[in-house]
Amino acid sequence: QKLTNISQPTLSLIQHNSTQLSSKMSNLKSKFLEVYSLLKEELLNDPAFEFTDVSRQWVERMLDYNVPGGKLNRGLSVVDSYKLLKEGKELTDEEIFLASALGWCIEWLQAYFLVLDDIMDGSHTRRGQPCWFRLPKIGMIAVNDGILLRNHIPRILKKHFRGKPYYVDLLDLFNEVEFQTASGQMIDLITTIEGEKDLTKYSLPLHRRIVQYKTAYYSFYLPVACALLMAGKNLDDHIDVKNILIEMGVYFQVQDDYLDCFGTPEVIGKVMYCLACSNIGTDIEDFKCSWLVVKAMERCNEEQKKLLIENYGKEDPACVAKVKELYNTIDLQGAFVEYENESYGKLIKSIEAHPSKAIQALLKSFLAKIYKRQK
Ligand code: DMA
Ligand code: MG
Ligand code: MG
Ligand code: MG
Repeated sequence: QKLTNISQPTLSLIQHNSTQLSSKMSNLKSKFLEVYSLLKEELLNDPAFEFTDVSRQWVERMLDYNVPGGKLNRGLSVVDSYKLLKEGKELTDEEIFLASALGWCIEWLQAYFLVLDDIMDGSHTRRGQPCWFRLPKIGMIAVNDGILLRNHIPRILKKHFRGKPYYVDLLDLFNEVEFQTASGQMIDLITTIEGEKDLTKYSLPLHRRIVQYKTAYYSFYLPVACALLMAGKNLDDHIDVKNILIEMGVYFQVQDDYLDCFGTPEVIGKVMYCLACSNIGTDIEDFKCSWLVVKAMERCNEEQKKLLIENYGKEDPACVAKVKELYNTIDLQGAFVEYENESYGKLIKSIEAHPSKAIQALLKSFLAKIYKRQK
């Protein structure tokens, strides 16, 4: 919008470059989506199960609804990371396919966790549409769909990676990261147990522990670890990269917590499907140990603390509104901007301390994708 001070030739240059850039990006993404179609076809014809038309249609609809509809950042970043590790060498078609397939395994893992997470969190919308279990005739069948999504991952890995020297490491990696994520989900959930609702137990160290496990390993470490394995590296030699990625994952989940309350819902996402909820997320109702409530407890005076304790974790929209009003009064948005700038600075510093330029580039491209994100 604010292009008024830019001369016409400069403006057309910018527009030309950005068109080129976005067509290059959409080409990458469309190639990536082609791999999805292929993997899906293979899963729908898996000889280990005798599909009928009805069962095949169920799985296809379930996959199309839950797997490809997100930002695909995690999946695409396997391809990006692998490219950066190859330091500019042109990738073969096989390499692009394999990196994409691993990217899709992460998207499958994410779909599995999200389908179940939305049931457990009692959420309404996901990616601008109703949560899968909210659809007519789906309900708790979604639990088994989640399990199926999880089981697709080793099917994909077996089909395409069985002969690779890094196959066992890949299986180990997915198993370990899944265990860490499920453990993170556990601590996220058990801190909210009814009857033990005590806001004073919520602290930054507890928040950090939850988000490190539930988000950081699968969202940030896993894509890079997949690329490292494909490039023939030993993961034990890259603990420093892992630590930086975990830090980025924590920052990413703080953004997620912020957007749960302050994000702007896509018009359809809210108006068409979610008339019932005043909120995008359900963290306040769910008594979640969100970064926002931890920060709020830090910034509140005694009176405000009382109000927060009385209203946090209640289904009643009036209570939720009071919590949000308080968040505004104590300027949590300002606290978040402060956190965001500080984290960014620290991350850049630790990235620039890394000895490898290729790894630096890889980590910086990751950070650029999430810095100041709106969704
Ligand atoms: C995210 O927790 C973690 C996993 C493993 C899904 P969340 O409930 O905050 O996620 P979202 O905000 O996407 O529901
Ligand atoms: Mg959730
Ligand atoms: Mg959750
Ligand atoms: Mg959230």
